[in-house]
Amino acid sequence: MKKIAAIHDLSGYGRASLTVAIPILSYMGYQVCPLPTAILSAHSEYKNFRSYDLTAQMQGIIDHWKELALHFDALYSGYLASEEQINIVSRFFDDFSQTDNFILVDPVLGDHGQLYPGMDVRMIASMRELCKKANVITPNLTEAAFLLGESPTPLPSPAETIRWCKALSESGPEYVIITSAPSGNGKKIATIAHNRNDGRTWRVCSDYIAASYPGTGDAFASVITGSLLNGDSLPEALERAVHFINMGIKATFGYDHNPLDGMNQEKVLHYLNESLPYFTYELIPE
Ligand code: PXL
Repeated sequence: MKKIAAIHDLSGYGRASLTVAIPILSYMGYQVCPLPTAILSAHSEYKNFRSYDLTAQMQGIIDHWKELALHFDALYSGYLASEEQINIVSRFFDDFSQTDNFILVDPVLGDHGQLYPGMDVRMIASMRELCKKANVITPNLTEAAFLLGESPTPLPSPAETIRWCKALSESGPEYVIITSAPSGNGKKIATIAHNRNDGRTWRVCSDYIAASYPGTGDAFASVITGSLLNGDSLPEALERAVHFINMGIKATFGYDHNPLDGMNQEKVLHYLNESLPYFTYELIPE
């Protein structure tokens, strides 16, 4: 079975990070090997969350994995709690990266134009360095702006977002995927992806829904990881991840539900193993 090293926090309540990545990637048929970065009572958007940092434990876990001579088919990182953790993960990539595996970095830093609580601006520079080692990165619009040293507000135009996607790929990653991008149509939101290897840029538009659920970025990046590992093309992976999030949001929005609790992914996991009912991806002209 293909194995994925998943480097994220474990948030007890609120669907985010490992509680999202493990079910999705298991459902897709992979063995998920978690390297936890922190244990939180609940994800950091809940007031008064408690966070227990595992920086001191991470190296010991990695050392044991080295003794076991483990091989992973994908190295996948998300929420990292400090600059020091980013450095540990960077060394982990050096040790476990092979010609037959890939690195996906979801540069979790913030959303809606702001850093997440507990993140400080110095982490942006470290995350920028980590992204250079990745084959694939999946920033949201805010994170893309931070990585490029741009301002996340006011919202960039669709053409500007495409330039950001290409600019980020020049710093290293072969695939750059930007989520929550403007589409030019107020009722739609775009997910765009640039492939530096063939110079093509793709876009998938989906209905804009006036709700925001933490953890959807983790679900998105997890589906992309599983899809690429399955041999899907970049636009196919994009389509699958957008479809999954779209179905998850629609399986949540109708309920009287605290948005902080995340999307009802349990109701939509089965879509991960079904063929897509349609393809809507578009090639963006040069
Ligand atoms: O979904 C990203 C994420 C991951 N981990 C923790 C978070 C968040 C976003 O708020 O708080 C702990």
